[in-house]
Amino acid sequence: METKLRIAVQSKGRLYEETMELLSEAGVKMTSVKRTLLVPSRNFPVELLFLRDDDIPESVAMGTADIGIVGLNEVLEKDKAVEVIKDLGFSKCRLSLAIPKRIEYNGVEWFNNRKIATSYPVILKKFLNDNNINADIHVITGSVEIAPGIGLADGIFDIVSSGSTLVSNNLVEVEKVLESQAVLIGSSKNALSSEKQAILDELLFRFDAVKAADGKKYILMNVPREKLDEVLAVLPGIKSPTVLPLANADWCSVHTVLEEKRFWEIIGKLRAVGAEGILALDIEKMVL
Ligand code: PRT
Ligand code: ZN
Repeated sequence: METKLRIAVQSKGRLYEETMELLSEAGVKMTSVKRTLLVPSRNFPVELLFLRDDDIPESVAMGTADIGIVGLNEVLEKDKAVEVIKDLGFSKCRLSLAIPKRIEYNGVEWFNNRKIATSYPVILKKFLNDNNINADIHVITGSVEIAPGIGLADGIFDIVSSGSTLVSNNLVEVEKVLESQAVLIGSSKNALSSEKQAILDELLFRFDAVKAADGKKYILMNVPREKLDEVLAVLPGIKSPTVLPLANADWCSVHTVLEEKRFWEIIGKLRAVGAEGILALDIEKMVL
């Protein structure tokens, strides 16, 4: 039977969409859209094991799955025998301490002898120990942010993304403890077989190509020959742009790759020096 690399992924929730998108952009097509527990790819030697995110670190540590895609916060909280192979750059958030906004805060000592509600006791305990704070950790799963309002805790330790959940519960973030994002994990104890390692290497190579293309645009424009040097001077840090002749010998076509965030600034300059017919295309992959 063909060797397959088994990847544990979240079956539904905040990680699901972007995990599937990353795999799809890496050319890994799944056999069925229906989420049964174990789904093989139809064109790449991997199979996806769909789990709750809480169970992903353990499934990788135990060898039920070879690798997994999960939030760094879950990895650190579960504290299993796994290691981060790669940061994936999506589902970014942070784990922070927050307190009611009307209270004066004068540093982390404020938490001494206070009660903190959280779903992340392991990460919180480590932070408190590192800072010599002695607080009472109250573990609750879900709706942690309402705990101070109903008198269940003095403060909370929870995931913050936009911060709007804190605002609507009259809380303010006072300590940022951990920056998190989706990560690819593997076992820190058991090495993969050479066949599985080769599949993983190919997958990592493809993820890099997808990531390199992220936030970049492929730009084509027509430029009067006499303005070519001026146009090339405007284009940032590219080794050698492609310059092609056009049917009209007075003009040429210039192709290059631009960071999306600088797009409008650079397009403005290009137009000012005489570039016309500017086209911007999405780049799916870039192999550097
Ligand atoms: O069912 P399962 O156990 O698999 O999923 P889950 O409910 O445990 O997790 P899920 O799907 O909610 O989140 C999965 C992962 O997404 C988390 O472990 C984080 O790594 C990451 N992530 C990124 C977030 C957020 N952003 C986020 N904003 N997880 C949760 N939130 C919550 C946060 O707790 C807050 O209460 O969303 C709320 C809104 O945040 P604000 O600051 O934008 O208002
Ligand atoms: Zn979960």
